Amino acid sequence: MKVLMSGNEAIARGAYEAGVRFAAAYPGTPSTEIMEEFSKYEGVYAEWSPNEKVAVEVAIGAAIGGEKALAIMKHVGVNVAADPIFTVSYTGTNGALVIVSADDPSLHSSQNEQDNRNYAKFAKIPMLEPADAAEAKEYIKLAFEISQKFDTPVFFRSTTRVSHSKSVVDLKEPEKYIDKTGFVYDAEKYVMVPINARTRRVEVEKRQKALKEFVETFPENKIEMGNPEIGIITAGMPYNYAKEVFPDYSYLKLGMVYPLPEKLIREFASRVKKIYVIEELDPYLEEQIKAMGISVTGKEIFPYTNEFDPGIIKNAIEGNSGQAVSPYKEALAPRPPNLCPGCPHRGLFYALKKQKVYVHGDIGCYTLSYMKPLEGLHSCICMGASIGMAHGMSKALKEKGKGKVVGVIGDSTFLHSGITPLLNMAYNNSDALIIILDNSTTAMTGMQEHPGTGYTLMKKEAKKVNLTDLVSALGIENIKVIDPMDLKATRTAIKEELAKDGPSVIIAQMPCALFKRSNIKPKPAMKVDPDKCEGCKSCLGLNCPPISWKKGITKEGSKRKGISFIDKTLCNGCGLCEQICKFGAIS
Ligand SMILES: Cc1ncc(C[n+]2csc(CCOP(=O)(O)OP(=O)(O)O)c2C)c(N)n1
Repeated sequence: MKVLMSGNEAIARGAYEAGVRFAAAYPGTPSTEIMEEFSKYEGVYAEWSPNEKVAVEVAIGAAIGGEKALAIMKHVGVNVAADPIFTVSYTGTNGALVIVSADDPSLHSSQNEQDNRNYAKFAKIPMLEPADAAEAKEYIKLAFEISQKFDTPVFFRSTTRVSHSKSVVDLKEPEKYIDKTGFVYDAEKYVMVPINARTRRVEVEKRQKALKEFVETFPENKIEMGNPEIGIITAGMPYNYAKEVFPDYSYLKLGMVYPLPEKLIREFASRVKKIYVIEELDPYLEEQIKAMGISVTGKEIFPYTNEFDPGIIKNAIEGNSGQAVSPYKEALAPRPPNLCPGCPHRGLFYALKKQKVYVHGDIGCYTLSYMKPLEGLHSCICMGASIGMAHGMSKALKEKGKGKVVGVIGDSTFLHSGITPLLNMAYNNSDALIIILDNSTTAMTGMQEHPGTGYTLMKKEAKKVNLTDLVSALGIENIKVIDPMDLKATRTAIKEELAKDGPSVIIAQMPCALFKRSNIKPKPAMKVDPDKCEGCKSCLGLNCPPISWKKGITKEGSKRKGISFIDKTLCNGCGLCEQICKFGAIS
């Protein structure tokens, strides 16, 4: 049966068809839907792990126990998981292990734009890269075959455009699951102390050699001969863009981007006059092909940054401009990111701003508070970084930083990578204040469960970590739990904790306004009484989407130049604005 599927749905389907029944992941755009789809198939075990390193370790354990295991993450997740990944390359995988890295050229929703093809080369792990959903489904099966055949982990790289665009996919009968689980003792293979690791290191090179032979005839590395004047070497989504604008050129389309098929590349080079290497982000293929002594044109004309599109490729090759600019782009209306109406993070940041503190932020919905007028946080590097950075700055500023340095982190992010740095704060007697924004979900990536929600991905009730007990067990003595929608209490708690010596933690607890399980029912929308509003604009300082300003509505005996207005179709009645209106004009 043929169906239309996104790349992510196809990856999940392909794994299921390949007989894979085990997957672990941590959510992150553009990868999240792979796990959400996979978990719906019958007979699978699928879990959200607390972070990507744990997900990979869980998958390694399952693979060594004989399973075909899948670990799924966004590109930056591979950084978190890099430690086990580099060494499972030595041990091999017994069952099978495929690691999906969903890269995000153009940083649609990421903190950086790294090109994870480099990880394949760095960790000596083969990597497949599909160009659309149909290939994604087939390549994930091939990835498992390669993993089994060569006893190696295999990387599967997607990009946002492959993950989130749809194409026609041919559904096949899923392979019957055969239980091959069990454990065979083999310390020399699985205990990576130096003496064993040295031996395995040699095995990795033997495997590399075998893989280099294998890729030469790997059918997904395809030469498509057209006009021999121009040859294009490419992989993944850029193949589609190039084909769209230059259908008649000759192509070498690589399905496996590590290791590269040197003989095939040489053969292609001998059959065409001029070669362009078309790849998004790094000159990854280009450098390796140039190192073979083959002359190609690449980043001299193509951009290093952002996704490509057909226009960028056309302009670059036809030399239309120094800067390759796409004629296909429509200018979309800018939509600045903002916290939702009723978001519990808004109250916290409003209260925090009044304290004039230095706020180290983290990654989640709350990062959106950095914009004016809230200007809620002043740095953001990667998941979990807020706590270590706040501690580091507080130590560096010494007396100047007293009562001034704060770190803010979401509940999912805290459980992902905030626990160890908080332990460090207790251990090294920090003076910073950490605020955990506990909205009972992983909101930014679409409401995934985590160890603090009380539910698993498979919708089973689970042990729910008690954040107060956890923080206390890490050695923090000053702990306060607050409701961030109560502005007065929130301000008082922040002031009190900033004044204390030693580390403090405030846990701001209120479910996300969009949270499905929340028992907090939306209240009626707030209203501005035009007779009472003095036009002071305090409520606009909340940057709440329903609140806007109506110019020119004056009042006798008042200097007001306009009034605030609340759009009742957007307001969820949270009441924050009511708390800050000095004139009682909002109710
Ligand atoms: C290493 C890494 N993994 C995953 C992500 C994707 N991601 C961004 S924020 C976030 C979690 C947000 O949840 P939480 O901390 O609870 O904050 P909320 O959005 O609920 O306010 C995730 C998973 C990422 N940016 N980096």
